[in-house]
Amino acid sequence: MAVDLTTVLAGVEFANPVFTASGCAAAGQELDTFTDVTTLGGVVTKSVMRLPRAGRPTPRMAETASGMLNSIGLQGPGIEAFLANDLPWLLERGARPVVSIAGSSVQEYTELAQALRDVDGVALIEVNISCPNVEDRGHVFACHPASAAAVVSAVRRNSRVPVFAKLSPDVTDIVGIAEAVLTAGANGLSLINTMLGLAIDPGSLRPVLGAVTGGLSGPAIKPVALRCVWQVHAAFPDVPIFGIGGVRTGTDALEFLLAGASAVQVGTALFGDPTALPRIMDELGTALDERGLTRPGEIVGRAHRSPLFVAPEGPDPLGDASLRAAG
Ligand code: RRO
Repeated sequence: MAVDLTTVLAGVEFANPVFTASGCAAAGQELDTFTDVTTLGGVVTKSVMRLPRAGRPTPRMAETASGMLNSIGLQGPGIEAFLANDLPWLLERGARPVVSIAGSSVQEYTELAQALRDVDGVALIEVNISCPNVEDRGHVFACHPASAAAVVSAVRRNSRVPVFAKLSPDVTDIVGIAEAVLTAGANGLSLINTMLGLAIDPGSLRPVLGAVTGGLSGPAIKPVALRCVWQVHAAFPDVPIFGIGGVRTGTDALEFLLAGASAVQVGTALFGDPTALPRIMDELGTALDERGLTRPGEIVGRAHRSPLFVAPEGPDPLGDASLRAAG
């Protein structure tokens, strides 16, 4: 195959554009028993907070007819244990860590960024400002442009590596939120976090989740994620975007690149198939090859430019014929 999957995000080079999504592979150790994590674009670690945290009440997972609901609630070891155990394991293993951080105040995000600042080997920081499972919805910073900007600006000022902001689809104007965090210094965007949802148990007559609401993920939210990537890429075509939401196949990944993402993160698919990532990487390579492309970068945002009309003489929607039709 003549395809080179090398992907550059905010000036940082990765072997390929397929990453784990935060929260779906912890810090990569369990996943590594199924998939060599050094072959991935990178491992986006579970959002870490300043202190250890138990998370929300159980049950915390619910399968629905159209996606998975989770209400983990930022369970985790806290930054000290993360820096002592998880990050060293990833670095010694030779993986590329993207460290996701979450806080309940600008000060907490600042301290997390400062704790990471002098650690070598962190490829990117993902600022999670969009966890749907916080007790106080006022702490979903990504729902408020000024709060989102304040967090991102603090992390940017205290980081040495590029900072990506992870946004929520649960807003009326995602482009406005993107603009706020980009103006505050974000180097890239992760689109999207889960959507706030609810499942009811008709037996117990109660919500299924202990926390009542949870984040919906999986293929059900892929069209929403694609729409968000599309809108944000249209407004900010030079900004690198991770496309996240229901990626299960190389074709899904291709669709995100066409909408304007430069890379994808895979989450929910890993619960059913922890070997999905190398398959998705292979399928994406094949999909690009079949279209006569040699690098993923050649197709980023292409759906914004491709003509609706495909020349009748050949099934070559990305080749010379379509470019001619596009004028
Ligand atoms: O921990 C969670 O419950 C969680 C987080 Br931090 C997030 O960003 N998105 C999500 O669906 N769950």
